[in-house]
Amino acid sequence: PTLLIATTNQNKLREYSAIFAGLPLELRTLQDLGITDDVEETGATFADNARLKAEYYTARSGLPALADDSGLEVHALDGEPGVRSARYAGPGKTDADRNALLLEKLANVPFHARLARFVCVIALALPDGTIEDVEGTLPGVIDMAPRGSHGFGYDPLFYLLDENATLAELPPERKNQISHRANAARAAREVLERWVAE
Ligand code: ITT
Repeated sequence: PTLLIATTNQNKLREYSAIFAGLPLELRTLQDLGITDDVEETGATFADNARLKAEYYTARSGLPALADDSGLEVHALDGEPGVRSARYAGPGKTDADRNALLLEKLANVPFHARLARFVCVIALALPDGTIEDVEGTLPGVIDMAPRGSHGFGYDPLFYLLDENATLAELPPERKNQISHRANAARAAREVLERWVAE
C-alpha cells in the first residue's frame, strides 16, 4: 500500500523514512506530490491537530495519509510548550532560540525537578473518511545545557537516564528505536496492518 507522510518538517520525514524502512509500504511525501499547502493547527490537543492535518492531506491527495503532531511537555511548566512546541518563543525563531527560552524558564529549577516527556500523536486517515489516532511518548529530563548535534528541535536538551545521553547525542538509529515517534509508529503499524486485512 501507498502511504503519504504528510509533514512539512524534513526532520520528521527523515525519521519516518528510517522507522518504516523495510516495510511493504510505498512512502510518498508532500514534495513528491507537489503539495505545498500548510494546515493551520487550531486544535487544543496533539490528537486534534494530527487529525486536522491527516484529514486535510488525504482529501487533498486522494492517498492514505499519516500526520504527526508532536511536542515537548515539561512538568515544572505545567506541560508547556506542549502543542505550541513549534511556535514557542514566537514566529521566525530557531530551534536554538526555543532551547534558550526553555533553559531561561527553568533557570531556578534543579535537575531532579526537570521531568519532561516528548509526545507524538500519529493520525492515519483514508479518503473515505476513516480516521484513527495513536500516541507514543518518551520520558526524560531537561538538561542544564544543550549537548549533541544529531536530531532536531529540543533533542540537545532532552536527557535520557537510561542512555546517559541527550537525544541529540544518540546516533539517529538509536533515537529511531526508542523515540516517542518510533513508539507511535509501532502502534500506527498495527492500525495499517488491520486496515489492509479488512
Ligand atoms: P508538520 O506540522 O508539517 O508535521 P511541524 O514542525 O509544524 O511540522 P508540529 O506542529 O508537530 O510539527 O511541531 C512539532 C515540534 O515539536 C517540532 O517543531 C519540535 O520543536 C518539537 N519536536 C517534536 N518532535 C521532536 C523530536 O523528535 N525532537 C525534538 N523536538 C521535537
